[in-house]
Amino acid sequence: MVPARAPGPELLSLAAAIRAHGFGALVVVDDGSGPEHDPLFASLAAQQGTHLLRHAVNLGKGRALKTAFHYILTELPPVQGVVTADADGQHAAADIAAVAAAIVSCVGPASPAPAVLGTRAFGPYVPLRSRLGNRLTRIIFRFVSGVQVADTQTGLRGLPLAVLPELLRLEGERYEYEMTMLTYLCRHGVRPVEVPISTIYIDGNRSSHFNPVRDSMRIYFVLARFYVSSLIAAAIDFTGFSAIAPLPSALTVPPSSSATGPTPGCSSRVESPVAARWPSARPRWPHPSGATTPRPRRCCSTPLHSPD
Ligand SMILES: Nc1nc2c(ncn2[C@@H]2O[C@H](COP(=O)(O)OP(=O)(O)O)[C@@H](O)[C@H]2O)c(=O)[nH]1
Ligand SMILES: [Mg+2]
Repeated sequence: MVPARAPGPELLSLAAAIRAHGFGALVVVDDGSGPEHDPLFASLAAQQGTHLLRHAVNLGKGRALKTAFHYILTELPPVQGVVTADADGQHAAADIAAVAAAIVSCVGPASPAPAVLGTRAFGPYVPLRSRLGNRLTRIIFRFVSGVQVADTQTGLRGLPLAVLPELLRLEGERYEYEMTMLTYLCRHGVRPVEVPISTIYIDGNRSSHFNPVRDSMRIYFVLARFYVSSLIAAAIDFTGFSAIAPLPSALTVPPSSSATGPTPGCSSRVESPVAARWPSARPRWPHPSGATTPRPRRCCSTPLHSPD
């Protein structure tokens, strides 16, 4: 699916390339782009397998993603997952296909459903603003979540169908929604699988709608809120743990012997309404009394990927 705000003709070639990769459907959301973009969207809509959804006014990338998720869940035949990609030519169709392949290879009865991130490399050829912004966000994200992700801002993501209902309930209408999704998944034990993709910046990223002040503030607010709520969750866990620690081991539940580990290369999930639908690989900490207790919730275990 592709959220599009005032796209250029590159969206047409991207759509053709996506179709050539054999995707089940292409969902494009025209987010109040305006009448001058009608001809482009009309020719997109005329192509077989393309579903065009429209917002009457610009509502933001996050809102457009949710519109597409709703549509995919309610109107399309069941699929294994969804790949989100940008409309402006920053994502190559081959990379979109690679992210889709990563979802398919990781979703299965024995492997927890992962999220997949198409991750860019931020070398010197990347515009300074994007390079610095991404590095700073990556550092802060790692600090607040404990998870190292090479590219927190990537718009190329793979999501298994089963997580969409929960992502639909999350707040966020603009770019910060993508950060909210990432922190939510992370908090619930999903370690993103990272697939390296080409780093494409066209014309110094001039077509970007990202407002460095307003949109960055929204993203950092999401991270700040995540940090504070993690601290509160850790405090509650600690209090609960202190309360149950004296219980005799006979009154506590032993760890499940049916827990299965993740498929190599896929993430593990530890705790979530989503996770309840899969066998849990949740680690449990032994206690001297013989009791076991869940690992405290402040996000996260070993990341899969250590870029630097
Ligand atoms: N639907 C929708 N898509 C948006 C909006 N803003 C950006 N996008 C899309 O999100 C993708 C990335 O946006 P862009 O402005 O290029 O951000 P950047 O690449 O991070 O600098 C592109 O596909 C845009 O068309 C918006 O308000 N609504
Ligand atoms: Mg862009």
